[in-house]
Amino acid sequence: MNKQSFTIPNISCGHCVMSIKNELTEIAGVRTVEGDPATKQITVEFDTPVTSEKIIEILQEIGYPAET
Ligand SMILES: [Cu+2]
Repeated sequence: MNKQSFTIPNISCGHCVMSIKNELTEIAGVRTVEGDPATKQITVEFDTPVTSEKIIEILQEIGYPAET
């Protein structure tokens, strides 16, 4: 199990966090997605075949690019 946090400047409210949760949990291998609009951070627990590169790619696609 991998666990990684991402900072996402485009998060402005709880709905943003919900959208991200919905998108990421559709990916096979993603276990949990926690997010906090106050800190603009999401924390993802994932297993293979998911990689952090894949998560970053999806975040980009859905309009919530992670800060690097
Ligand atoms: Cu929002």
